Amino acid sequence: MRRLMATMAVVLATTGLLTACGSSGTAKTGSEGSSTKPLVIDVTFSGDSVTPNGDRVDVARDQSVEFVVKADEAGEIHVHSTPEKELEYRAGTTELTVGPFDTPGMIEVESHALDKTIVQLQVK
Ligand SMILES: [Cu+2]
Repeated sequence: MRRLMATMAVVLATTGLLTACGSSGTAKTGSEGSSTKPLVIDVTFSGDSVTPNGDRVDVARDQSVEFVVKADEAGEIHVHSTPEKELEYRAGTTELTVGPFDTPGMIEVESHALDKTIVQLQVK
């Protein structure tokens, strides 16, 4: 029991140190999937239109993006990340997850079938 307490004290101290010097950190590992929740974007396809339509959305660099696609017909979303990704969805509701993206910049998410930009992900 005492040993467990000691271990926890060490963990807490280590966490404190990481927080103290975290702002200038470059690529940190070890925090995958735990701290940052995915950004959820609802996408609705209906006939020739899609919502959202070209909105700009900020995404943290260690954050993944989950698209909740509601569509009247199957199709695909094109994500202009590096490498590019094509995500297929079906009629009805499909959840698609991309990222996290490790390079800052703008990533266009498009429907080529509709020739429309759905969102622009601004990775920071
Ligand atoms: Cu494209």
